[in-house]
Amino acid sequence: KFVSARKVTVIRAPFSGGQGKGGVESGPDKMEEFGLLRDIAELGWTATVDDPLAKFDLATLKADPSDVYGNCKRPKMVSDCCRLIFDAATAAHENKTLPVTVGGDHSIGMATILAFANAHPDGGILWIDAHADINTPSTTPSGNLHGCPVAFAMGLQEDSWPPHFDWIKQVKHKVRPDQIAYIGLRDVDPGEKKLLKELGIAAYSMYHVDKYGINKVVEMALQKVNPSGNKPVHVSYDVDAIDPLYVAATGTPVRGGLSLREGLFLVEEIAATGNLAGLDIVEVNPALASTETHIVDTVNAGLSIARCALGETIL
Ligand code: 6HN
Ligand code: MN
Ligand code: MN
Ligand code: MN
Repeated sequence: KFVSARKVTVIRAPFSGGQGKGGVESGPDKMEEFGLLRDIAELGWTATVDDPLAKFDLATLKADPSDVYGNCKRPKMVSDCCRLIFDAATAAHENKTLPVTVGGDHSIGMATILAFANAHPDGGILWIDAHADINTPSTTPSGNLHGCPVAFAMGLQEDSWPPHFDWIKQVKHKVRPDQIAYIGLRDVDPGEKKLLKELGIAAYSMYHVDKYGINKVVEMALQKVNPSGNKPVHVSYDVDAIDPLYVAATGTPVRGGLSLREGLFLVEEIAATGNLAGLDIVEVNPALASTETHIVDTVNAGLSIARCALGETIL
């Protein structure tokens, strides 16, 4: 209903500037090698592929030692690339297609959820992650901007921002705190906990998943971000939400995560509502695998997330 009949735009985001480890930029290639476009077509969706970062030499940009601001690493690279992904996602929404953005690291989530909130100011966002990714340039302990995308998309503590991100201040609709809910949290920094509390953001950690079960947690999260049940929903899926037993090849693994089935059930449930209007699959890093099995498991988990979100198991 928010997307014309089963059309997706696959937005390639082979980006690694939001964190220090190499390899995550090969996520889109690996996902395609393992059959992303074939799977999408088999489910009856038509895919258009957009490659907004194709014109950049990302390795050279990443190596620029002058691209720092305070302790923030590579603000120019992150901002320039996110701006292009924002434009690509905005075009996908305008064309009434479902943007499926394949990372790359999670810094690009600032672009996709901002584009979603602008296209659908009353839509809801689920951020599926072990981490809250809501550090600001003043709270970030690491300086890695993949830990900050939610803060940029919400316009938090703008005074602390590197000037490169000024373009976000001009974007009409920021993400509102009542518009986003988290599932899967288990490694949240002290400054992030404070922000989540102050802003009253719905945050379901692994504690809540154990206490209530994933079915109830998804129901509660949707009740927060889409109380009427008829608004569009964007899912920003960091594969590290799922336990490293199933998803080992990722940059910041944290033990005690979602089982593979819990992680897939979650997107199946969104597929069942028919409200999915945006999806990110990020932080697949094939270079961090210590065995070939790790690569196969992790990339296939990413593909399963895409298929389940597009309705594979809703018979
Ligand atoms: N991710 N909270 C930590 C930081 O560096 O700010 C980890 C962030 C991880 C980000 O997994 O998308
Ligand atoms: Mn994460
Ligand atoms: Mn931590
Ligand atoms: Mn993340």
